[in-house]
Amino acid sequence: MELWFTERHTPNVKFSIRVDRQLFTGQSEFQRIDVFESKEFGRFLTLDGYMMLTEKDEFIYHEMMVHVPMAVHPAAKSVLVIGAGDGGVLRELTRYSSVERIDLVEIDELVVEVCKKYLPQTACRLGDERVHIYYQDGLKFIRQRENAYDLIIVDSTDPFGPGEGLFTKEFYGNCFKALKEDGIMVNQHESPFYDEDAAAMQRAHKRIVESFPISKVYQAHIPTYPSGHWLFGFSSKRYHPVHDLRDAAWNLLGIKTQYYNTRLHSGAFALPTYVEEML
Ligand code: AG3
Repeated sequence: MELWFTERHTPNVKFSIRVDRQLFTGQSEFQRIDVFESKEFGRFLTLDGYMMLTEKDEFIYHEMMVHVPMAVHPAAKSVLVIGAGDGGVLRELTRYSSVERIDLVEIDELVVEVCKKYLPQTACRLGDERVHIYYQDGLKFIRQRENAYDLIIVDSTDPFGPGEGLFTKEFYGNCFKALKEDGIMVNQHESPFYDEDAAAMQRAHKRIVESFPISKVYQAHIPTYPSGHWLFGFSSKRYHPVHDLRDAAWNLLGIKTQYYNTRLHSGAFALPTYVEEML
């Protein structure tokens, strides 16, 4: 008998991966959590049936969420990460010795527990001494923070279910307030490709534009997300993501990456015409 995981990308399109075995299934207070093992993508995590990460392609997403802002900000010491209980963002962030403190706000403690057990590739740095984990709703946590962070990384799920609040005007406004005067916010910005996803992406982007003086979008190719064409938002109070790229300084750090490099950095902000027209 063959076992397949399937995510519905639109009412007319499905994406499937053949699965060798299911390692975990469980229901938390917030969502259903599953971990599978597959030949093609290694282990992978899904929440409510939506693909969050696979061992084979997670490096693309996590490197692009972390190294893009870190190569622009001259001295990011205090970082807030929202969502991201799998630890992938933390793994990349902890490569920087200049980062002094990372607050991770994850709504679902079970996600962290499951990832520690079944996804060591991403969860490996959850125990770093600079990391402080808060099991709280990011939407509420951010209301109580002011002028506190150099960088905020929003590694959310899609704009429905537990992650919905992380795409609201209120949330972006509070992120602005929680950032220092030269702070940067990066968020996973969904896909521009299928109509329904694109419409949600556009709505969220508009709210970001209204909240930050500088708001740009960049892209990467992520094979296991809907359409494979994925966007990220770069929003900032002072720094421009391309003009203020500190490429020489970043390259001197000697951080080993598989996807990100400073040539790709500038290229990632050059968007296809149809996407430019949406923003
Ligand atoms: N964050 C979720 C990206 C959205 C995926 N959407 C989908 N499959 N429909 C991923 C968390 C990785 N740290």
